[in-house]
Amino acid sequence: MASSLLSSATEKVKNMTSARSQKVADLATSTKDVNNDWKATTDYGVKINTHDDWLKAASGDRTGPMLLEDHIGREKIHRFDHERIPERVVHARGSGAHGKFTLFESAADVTTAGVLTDTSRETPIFIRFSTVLGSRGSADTVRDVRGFAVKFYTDEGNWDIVGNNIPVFFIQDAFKFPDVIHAGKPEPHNEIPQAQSAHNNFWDFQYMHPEATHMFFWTMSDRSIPRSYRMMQGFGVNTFTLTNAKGERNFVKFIWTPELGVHSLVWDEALKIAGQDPDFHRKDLWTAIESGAFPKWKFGIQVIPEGKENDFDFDILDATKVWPEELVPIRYIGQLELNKNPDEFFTETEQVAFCTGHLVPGIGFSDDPLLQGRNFSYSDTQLSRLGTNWQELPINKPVCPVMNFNRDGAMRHTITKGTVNYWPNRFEKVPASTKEEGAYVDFAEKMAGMKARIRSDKFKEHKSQAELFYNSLSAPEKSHLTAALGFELDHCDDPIVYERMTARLADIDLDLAQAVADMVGGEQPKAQTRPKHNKTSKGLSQLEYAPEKPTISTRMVALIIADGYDAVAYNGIKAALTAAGALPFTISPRRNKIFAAGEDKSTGKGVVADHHLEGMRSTLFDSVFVPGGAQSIETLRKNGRAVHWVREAFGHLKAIGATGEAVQFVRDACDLPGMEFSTTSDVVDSYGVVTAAQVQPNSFKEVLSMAKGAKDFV
Ligand code: HDD
Repeated sequence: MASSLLSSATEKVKNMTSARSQKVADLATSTKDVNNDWKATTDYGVKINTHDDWLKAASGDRTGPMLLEDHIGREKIHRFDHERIPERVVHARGSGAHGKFTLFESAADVTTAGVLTDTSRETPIFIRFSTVLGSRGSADTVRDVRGFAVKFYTDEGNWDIVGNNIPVFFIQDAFKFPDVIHAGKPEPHNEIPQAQSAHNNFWDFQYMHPEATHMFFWTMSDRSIPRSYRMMQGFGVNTFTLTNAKGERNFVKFIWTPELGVHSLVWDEALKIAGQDPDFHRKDLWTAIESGAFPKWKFGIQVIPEGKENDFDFDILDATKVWPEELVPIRYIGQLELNKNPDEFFTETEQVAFCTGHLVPGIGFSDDPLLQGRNFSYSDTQLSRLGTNWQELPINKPVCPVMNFNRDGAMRHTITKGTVNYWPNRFEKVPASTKEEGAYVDFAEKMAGMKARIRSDKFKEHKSQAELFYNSLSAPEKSHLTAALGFELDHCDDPIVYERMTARLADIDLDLAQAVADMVGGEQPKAQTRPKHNKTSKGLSQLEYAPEKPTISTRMVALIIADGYDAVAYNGIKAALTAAGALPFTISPRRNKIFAAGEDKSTGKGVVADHHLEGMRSTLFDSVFVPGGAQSIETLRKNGRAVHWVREAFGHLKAIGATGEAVQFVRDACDLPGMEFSTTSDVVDSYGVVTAAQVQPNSFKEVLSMAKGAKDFV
């Protein structure tokens, strides 16, 4: 069997010659396809003749005691007992996918890195998305930062950007990382709450630690409840360096922006989805890739040439600061695309190990004190999670050759031929390469100073960019942020925590501080405690990241029907949605055949609903459409869940469409006085509810325009 597996793997590799699938092809050499060979063996290769029973001392027709001798049974239980490995100490919950990075503009003016200069290359990538605080089994839609780690398998070795969907961080110095994480994780005495920052310790730390102010404004914004991993920006956060062929060094931040735009859930939706479908983001990513709707991000760099680093009123090495786009524009040079789901979660997504220390020639570190500490932590944590030889695991192996004198350690896989494992040696084959041969040569940075545990003065200002962020949000985003703070501090039961926090908010914005204090209790701040600068900046509000062309592609639209529905409207909208790349789902009171008005139940084909109204709720869809049909609407009116579906979708600011008899049904379900609905004119778009009394092609076009995302504007 082993040889047939090996040859089928080799065959796979031969068939995958394109650079884009280079890593996938490499993985195929370690992949067993058990779909075609079900004959089980022991781990040492002996075929077994039962998969059901332990070896027993049977006497007559009675089952006797089990025998310890059963080496096959023991092996099975023993292997099972040790299946789990420690989860990641942070970012335990996540999911990932394979893809490629393509470069459309060379950055040779600032770097020599092949991955950023050779436009003919396609570099294989693996991306893992994650939440930070929750355990491996926690829900996807909790309020949290999302991890966005990218591994580039370049021709010169692996390059990892271990990023987030938020451009700044809670702390400036890695020394503080265990503190901020301990404060955010479940509390030590009772391990409550799971995957939440809404508790005393988290907010106590935020208050005690003013440098976190900018970051918690971001985590209280809609950015921390994304609609989909596919609809989030990614940021390398730390400041790295790029060096060009002339030896000139530049400081750089990496940023990537989704083709589909940046979109979020509303908080009530996120809370409900956490129970209704804890795998919401994981499924969304998986399904999009399986259906060929490959998620894409424009990849950009912000560059500050060496010599200009002191031109700013913040320190460019401070990870609690953004580089405002007015000052340092983003230059988009490439594209990240995800196009293949992993074959096995554990060996790929769980065992993938990212390290900020993984750089390739042309890319370097900066003296960012958060980054420097991270460079130790990532390779260190892999030891307790995966063991010494974690870099040999298939998902972590580079696609270029690896050779050095590092040897042995637990679970070493590579068998290295050769009689010496040290340098210098009598064979005098020089193991070192020159820069021209592609070696990583460190930039000769000038160093001077005294050893001290200090930070530079510019690191001491913590409020200005928090205000910049808040000022730059739209009115709805501000109100979401206010409500988020209200929710979080309401979950803190120690008055010192919520009272001090609301006081702190008055450093940024008095109205915000008063609104939150009003909600959560305690003393009302009376005055702004720090003079405001009232400035705004580009690129901070997520509304700026609407897709270039409005699109409904990959959005999930529920079509609610019951027997007697209007087939013309139903078929028309379904076809229009499918043509626009959306995913229509039919939802009915029962998951069974539903018959159109006038269709004979004994001879008609009917439509089989994808789900019934109780099975999938409105929260799991982007938009709802209700076709008319007198009998269908009469049934839906009497169904409390159907009415709630529409009402809840409206409450979550979703686009809702209705035609014919459904117009009045939707109007009644939404039940808002003063709303303008028309049962006579062609198409009315009011508060994101699009209704058309008469069914005609134009009404479908209008419904598609809801792709612009009513919720972003309300
Ligand atoms: Fe970290 C995991 C992102 C600061 C220590 N981090 C981890 C992951 C992401 C980030 C996305 C999950 C990677 C994966 O999917 O496997 N971390 C960040 C960002 C930071 C940051 C954007 C700030 C700029 N991290 C940070 C500091 C330290 C760590 C300051 C320690 C000094 N991070 C870790 C870790 C983890 C980790 C303990 C846990 C699992 C792992 O590394 O592989 O080493």
